[in-house]
Amino acid sequence: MSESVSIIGLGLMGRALAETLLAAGHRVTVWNRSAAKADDLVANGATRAATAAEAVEASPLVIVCVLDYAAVHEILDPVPLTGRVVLNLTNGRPAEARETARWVAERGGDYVDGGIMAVPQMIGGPGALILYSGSQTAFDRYEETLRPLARPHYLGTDAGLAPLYDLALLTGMYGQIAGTLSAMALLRSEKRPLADFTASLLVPWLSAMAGLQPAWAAAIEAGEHATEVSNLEVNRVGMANLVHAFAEQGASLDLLLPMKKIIDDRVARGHGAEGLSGLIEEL
Ligand code: FVH
Repeated sequence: MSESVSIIGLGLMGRALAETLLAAGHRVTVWNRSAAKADDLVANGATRAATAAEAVEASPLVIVCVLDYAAVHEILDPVPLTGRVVLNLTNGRPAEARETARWVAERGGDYVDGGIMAVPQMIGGPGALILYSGSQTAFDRYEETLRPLARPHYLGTDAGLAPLYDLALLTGMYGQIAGTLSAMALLRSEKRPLADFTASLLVPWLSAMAGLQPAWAAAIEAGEHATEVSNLEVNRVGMANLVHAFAEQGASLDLLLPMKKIIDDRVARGHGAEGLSGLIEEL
């Protein structure tokens, strides 16, 4: 069913959202602070709103995807929101989402927060995921409209949940990037080729290790950190070896040094027999 959707914010992500909803057959109205960013979309069938207020007026579903929540407030502050569903796909914090949900409700609107787990090129493709939280009525009403953008995953009525899970997933990603870059620095210290190492060794290794993580989650939820694989004492020695090797090779392990300190601290507190999941108690 063709729906009217307004999109406020036509940066890299906002444009990808608008293009995908247009391609899915929806009637899309767009507004961006720098108006020229709407030109291609208008040429492809979108309607240009002259102001943010005009964009909000044009559709019952208003998607906002701008730099930060300060920009969201700046844009929507002077605009009536009565009867509108505001879907905010701007990256932010749980507290900001909860405050914005209250602010939209006071102004007569319904609020859904979203966390986009994709880069713009992935929008509309099979790997894209969008986390949603906030008004269940609004999410249920527009779930199918939004489905062409990405696989939807609704987390609950607390608007803060989408950013909470978004930040948790990004945290996992940054940890993986830190390990990958450090591994590459070590190989580069001997001018070893990186592309083949990454494709044939590192990615399969990381995938195999990722398979252990659900068991860690269960151990953490049970508060039970006994292990039958490398315990913290073994990892303490392994980490010291890593630090020594990086120094000898002239590479930096700075991205991972905080982990060494936490392992050392945990062992010093008498928990050397635990598995790595025990580090959660230090966090
Ligand atoms: N790009 C990505 O890979 C990530 C994927 C995960 C989600 N993020 C978040 O999406 C939000 C927008 O990101 P973006 O990639 O579209 O960012 P830009 O291309 O830099 O566009 C920024 C837009 O925000 C507008 N804007 C900024 N400040 C204001 C303001 N004070 N008033 C009105 N609009 C403002 C900006 O307008 P203009 O500079 O073109 O006039 C752009 O439309 C973001 O939260 C990511 O974390 C993307």
